[in-house]
Amino acid sequence: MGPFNGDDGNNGNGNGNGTTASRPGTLSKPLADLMGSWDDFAFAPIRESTVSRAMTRRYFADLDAYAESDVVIVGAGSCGLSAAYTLATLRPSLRIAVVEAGVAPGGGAWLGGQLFSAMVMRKPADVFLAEVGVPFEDEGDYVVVRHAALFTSTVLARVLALPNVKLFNATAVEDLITRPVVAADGSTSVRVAGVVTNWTLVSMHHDDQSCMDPNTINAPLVISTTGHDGPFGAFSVKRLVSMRQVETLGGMRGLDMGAAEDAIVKGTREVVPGLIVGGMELSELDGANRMGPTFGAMALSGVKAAEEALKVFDL
Ligand code: 48N
Repeated sequence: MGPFNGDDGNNGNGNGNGTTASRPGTLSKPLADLMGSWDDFAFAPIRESTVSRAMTRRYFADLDAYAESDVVIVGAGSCGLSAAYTLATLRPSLRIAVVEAGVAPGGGAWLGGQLFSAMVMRKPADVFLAEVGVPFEDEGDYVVVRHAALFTSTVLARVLALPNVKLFNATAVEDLITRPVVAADGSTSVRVAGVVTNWTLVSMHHDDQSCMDPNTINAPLVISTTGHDGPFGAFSVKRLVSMRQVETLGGMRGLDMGAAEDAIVKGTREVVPGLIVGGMELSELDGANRMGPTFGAMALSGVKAAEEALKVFDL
């Protein structure tokens, strides 16, 4: 067989050595020339159990490793992915779990607006696009990524290639782990100390199935970027209200691009000890305007969330 057989496969105890023959963009002749003719084509042999073990061995090793994480990022939309990329790149020593309720990460950033495909970002968000390697057209005060999926897939690919990040998709954060904080004057509050997770399909059926007990991830810092209100959205800020750490939500205001994007980026912060909130989730807490189909604030809110996180770790 040619170079695509990264795993001996034959005895069902694949000893895939983890190296990849990745050669994107080098296709200079039909693959058949590399693999041998299609006429006598056959895949390397495999047993079903080998496939099952290849998946489950890695998944449960990751669950074990990330049960204690340094940072959990809740929500892998444009803000969460930008935060993950920035934090994991600036601080490779941090172990970062990204928990995403959807099977498909990316949130609302697969399209520009109203199903149009181009994505607009106002400068200086082009700095982040250049860092990540997303091509764009320069229009002066703003730039345009020809297809929003190019932004999302590029950032996602960069994040997934980072050795200190693990994406747990199809997994919902359904509560926060907290620890009591007693101030000098005797008043009590909480510090967020991790997240409570469950398969999203389980979380969606608590009402019609017995409530399945959850799993947990301990972490001294959580970055919540779960988007504006919706079935799962604005999760952490709504939970802060229900656990009486925040009086009430400000409620996202009407669309005002000029006001919204500055407010979201500048407002991205640690809202209670151990919990940083960014992206459109923050608009629900602060009562900021929405910005509609422009994504620069999502990217730079993620960058700011990462830098706020570093401040916490550098204390
Ligand atoms: O894309 P979103 O919804 O959120 P952001 O803040 O990353 O980006 C918002 C952006 O797409 C806009 O809304 C644009 C700019 N429009 C603004 C406007 O004016 O309307 O991503 C949030 C992600 C999603 O993928 C959710 O599935 C996920 O968070 N999520 C969760 N994941 C795990 N546990 C949860 N409890 C949870 N809740 C949401």
